[in-house]
Amino acid sequence: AELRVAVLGVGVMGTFHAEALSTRVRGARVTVVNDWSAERAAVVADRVGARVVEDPFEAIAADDVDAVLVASPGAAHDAQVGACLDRGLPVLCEKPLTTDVASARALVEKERALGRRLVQVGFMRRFDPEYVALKKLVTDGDLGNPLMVHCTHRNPHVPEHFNSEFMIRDSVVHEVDVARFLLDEEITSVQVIAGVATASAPAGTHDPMLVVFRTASGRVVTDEIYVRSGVAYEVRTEVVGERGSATIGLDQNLVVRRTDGRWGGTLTPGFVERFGQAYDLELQRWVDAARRGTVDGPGAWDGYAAVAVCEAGVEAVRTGAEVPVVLEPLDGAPAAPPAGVR
Ligand code: ISE
Repeated sequence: AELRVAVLGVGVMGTFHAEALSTRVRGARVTVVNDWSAERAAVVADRVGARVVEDPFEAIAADDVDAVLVASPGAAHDAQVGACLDRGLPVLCEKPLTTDVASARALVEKERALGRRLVQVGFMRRFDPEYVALKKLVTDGDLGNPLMVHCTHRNPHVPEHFNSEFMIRDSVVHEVDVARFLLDEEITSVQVIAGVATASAPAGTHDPMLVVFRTASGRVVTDEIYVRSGVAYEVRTEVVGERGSATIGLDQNLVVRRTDGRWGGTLTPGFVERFGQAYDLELQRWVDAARRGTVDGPGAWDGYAAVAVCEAGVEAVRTGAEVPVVLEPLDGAPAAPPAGVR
């Protein structure tokens, strides 16, 4: 049967996902839409042929809901994902899983007690064909032992409230997951180096920053996060191995135009344009598994690890020190249970 989905939160991502579910993704339809703004919910519900339910927990409990897509603000995730687990519903939760380590950890344990994977976290880069190809080069050994990873993450502009802490939790969180995904190991420390800030950054906001991670085996990962570049949405990642290196994100547009005495392509303006295909692949994969009553993408543990690293990152911004990340292993289980799309 078709998977009947409730979408909680219809900002940019929720709206995009709701539309994908009712058009490009097979095997699912949106039956319920919820948002703190009932009007905004009504606009999207109308477009996808769903009904509005004004209380998110009522939406999760509704008879015509088999699975839930959580795209509400981060602070609402903890309770909403928890309620999905209580009802045994598969859930796709946009990052961050929660906004503090203790609650993320509690969700990992709650899911584990159910004995079934139900939580997928919206780390869409794992579904991007370029990242998938890079991961394959690493796993197949084509680059030799991977020694370093260099990431660049630029947004053309962001709202005023994006301070250094927000940049870590909302933007750098993607590189945290990318590093864990590519290297298949946990991050054990974070350091942040802040230099000269762009004149368009509010006072006290370090934009750009250089974030340096160390992994369990001692590898180093760097991430330049710059969210007010004024140029375009640019995401690049290079893996440097013992036998060679590989970079993704260089050519964002395969069409190289020659007009008006110039040559070149177009840069993607935002994340929906750059990762549109990844979002759809992520959603299809989630729908396929949810119809079998489970999930098989990046899970609660990945969400917990990312929250823990970002929390250390926020402290690293404040102190300038290299801050350790400590993940508490689950009883009788390896530190990282079968996670994510490998
Ligand atoms: C946003 O929330 C995202 O997830 C984007 O991928 C990222 O580039 C942006 O910096 C975040 O704010």
